[in-house]
Parts: sequence; C-alpha cells; structure tokens
Amino acid sequence: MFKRSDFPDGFQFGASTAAYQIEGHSFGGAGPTHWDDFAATPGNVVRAENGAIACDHYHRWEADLDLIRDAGFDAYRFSASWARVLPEGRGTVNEEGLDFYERLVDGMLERGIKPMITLYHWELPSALADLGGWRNRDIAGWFADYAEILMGRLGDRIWKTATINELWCVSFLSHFLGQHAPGVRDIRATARAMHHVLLAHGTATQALRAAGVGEIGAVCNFTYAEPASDRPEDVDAAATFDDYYNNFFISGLFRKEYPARIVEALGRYFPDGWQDDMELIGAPVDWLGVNYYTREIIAAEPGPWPALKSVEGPLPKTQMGWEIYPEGLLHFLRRCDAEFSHGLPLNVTENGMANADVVVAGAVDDRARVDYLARHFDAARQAIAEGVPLEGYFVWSLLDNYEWSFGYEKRFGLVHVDFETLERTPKASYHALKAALAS
Ligand code: IFM
Repeated sequence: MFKRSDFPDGFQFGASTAAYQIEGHSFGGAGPTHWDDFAATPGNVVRAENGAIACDHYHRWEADLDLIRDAGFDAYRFSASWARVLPEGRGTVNEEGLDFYERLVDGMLERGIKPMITLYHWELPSALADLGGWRNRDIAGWFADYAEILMGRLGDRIWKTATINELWCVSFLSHFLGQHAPGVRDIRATARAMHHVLLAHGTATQALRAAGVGEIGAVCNFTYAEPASDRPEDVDAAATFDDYYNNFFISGLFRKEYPARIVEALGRYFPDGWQDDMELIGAPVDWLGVNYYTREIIAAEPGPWPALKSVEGPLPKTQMGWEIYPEGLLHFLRRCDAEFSHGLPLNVTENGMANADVVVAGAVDDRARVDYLARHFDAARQAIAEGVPLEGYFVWSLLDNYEWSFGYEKRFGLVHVDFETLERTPKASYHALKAALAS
C-alpha cells in the first residue's frame, strides 16, 4: 500500500457509502421507494432482497463512525435518503429523518471526520415514481425543494455536497438496460431521464447556491471503453459507448452541450426545448467527483442503436466479473481535467472491488482488495504527479452492503458484515489502509 506522505499535504482520504445500501429503510418513518417496489418484483434482484434492514446503520451509526475514525480517514461520503426526509417525495417532512442525519453529521464532527453528503443515491420515493419519476421534467423542481429542506437543516455543518450520484446509472442503466429501478427499457424514457437528471442537478445547484451552500459538486461514473478489435465497426462502437456512458454527462455539465453522436441518436426523444436548459445544466460547480471501477471491451453488433455489446476481457476480474484496470482511472482523471473540468478540484468519490470475502478465525484475508486499492492509489498518485488537481480519494465501501440488483451477495466493504448477526469485522484491507494512513 502507499504512505500518507506519498500524497500532497491536505489530501483527503475517505470511505463512501449510500443510504439505502446501509441504513435499513424500514426504520424511522421513511416512505416507500422505487427500489422497494423493484426488489419486490420477481426476477429483478437476487433472492428479491431489499434494503429494509441492510446493515442496520440506522441504529449502529455510532460504531460505524468509530470504524471510520479508527482507520484514520479524514472524511466520510454518505448519502441522505429523499424518502426518509420526505416520505411522499414532497409535502410533509419526516422530522425523525432529519434528526437522524443531524445526529450522524454531528457524530462525524465530534470524531474529526469531514462530512461529504450526496443528496440522491437512487432511492426515489415511490410517490414520485408514480408521477413518472425521472421521465417527468418536474423532478428538477421536486429535487431542488428536497435539497433545500435537507441542507436547510445540515448545510452549516457539511464539508462538501454532491447532488446526484452517477447520472448514467440513474438514467441509462435504469431506463434503457432496465437493470436498476424503475427497471424500464425504453429509449424515449432513457433520453428524457438523461436530460432530466442533469436538469435536476443544475436546478438544485442553483437553488442551494442561492441559499448560501458552497462546495457543491457533481459525481459521474466512468467506464473505460476498449474496442474489441481494430475493425472500424468495433472502434466506432466503443466510441458510441464512450459518448453515452462517459462523455454525455460531463459534456452537459462543463460544455453545456451534448456529444453530436448522442444528439443524432437520441435527439428526437429529448423533451422539447431541451437546448434552453443547457445554461442551467452547466451551472458552475466547485468540484467534480469521479467514480471508477473497470473497463469494458466493446464490439459492434448488428441491430438498433447503440448496436454494440460487451465481450469478455482477458484481465483478472473482481467478484462482479469486472476487469481490474487501474490505467482507466488515470485516463479519466487526465481526461476530465484536460477536456472538461479544466483545473477544478477532482475527487475520486468511489473506487473499490467486490470480493467473495469470508471470516476465518475472526479475520478476513482480502489481499486481492489490498492489491486492487494499491494499484488504483498508484494511478491517482501518477495523475497528481502530472498536475491533475486531485484533492481526495474515497474508497467504496466502508461496509459490505446492499449491492442493488445483486442483493447482499457482492461484498465491497473494507469491513465485513455478517447479514445474519450484523456483526462487523474489519478486513485485511481496512488494516492495510489504516497502516498506510498512519504512515
Ligand atoms: O454499490 C455501487 C454504488 O451504489 C454506486 N457505485 C458503484 C457501486 C458498486 O457497484
């Protein structure tokens, strides 16, 4: 592993989690979400598991914050659940929910941990899904209203705020591939969700800024697109993937335009007058979050747009079947800075791996994760050496947790969670990071 002194003074090390994946959504007056509905529909989630109990972080948050402090992390990236704050998505506030987040943030500050909040990490209130969710343009206003309520209570103690986690997942993965809630597979819904998620980000950014909130960032996920061969059709397919996955969102955020190839393919499905929203979508942010895990090998496939498929690659893989490719992290840190964010501070807001971890005699030997993290931290160091303004790195994830449609099967945590007893066991990777951060 690295040494803290290998990184610039003031570099922020942290761990990431998300509300629905750890809290236990059945506690504390939270309203139903589209993830509860999606998980209750047979075939969507492994064993139809949901986030009702998850890691029971709602009750165990103090011990979990102790784990963060004891590892020597500087900051903690967590998310708030819209449906915990506003059970119907709008209207009546669940004060118990706001109280929970206030206790959590104060608990971080008491332990010397900087709170980085994500306002939306995927559990849309069901009442808003009924109204069309991300397909409905009104979601921009609903989201901004929720953001103002939440930050009205917490804003004075938050270190950094991310609006929406992984815009590609909220839109494309959930409305085109149908793998996440609401499980839609429809090109028109996809185009609308892709635009509305950016509009919601911009609308909330503007509203929060007006309310005096600073240090607002956007968080995008990136997957390196490797053409399966030198054949022009494969190269072109990889470029299409790269545009709808990686470039679309940062292009909207930083260039106030969408890639021409995507406008050509999806333009007719965008909402009328979408061009008039680009100024708001490009509302200035203070930092950009980069979530990075893997690459995909892309081959052309005859058929309707996008006419491509992922094929299996040759590199060692994680428990998710994702290739381990740290070069991709370096690539995206360079690309974001050189082509889009131009000197704005960057944070790696998520990076980590799933591993089939087991507890043996009270310990978890996840040396594959230690190696994965060491190689990705090296890539980050290389980016910094080249002048990329990277200011922090958050490992996904603090705890084993609810990995969405994979249920509790895939373990991303630095800390093992026994989902029967909910007992926490720090893994070898946790101890390795702790030693690195102390050195
Ligand atoms: O668990 C997810 C997280 O919610 C968002 N980013 C990717 C992680 C691993 O799949």
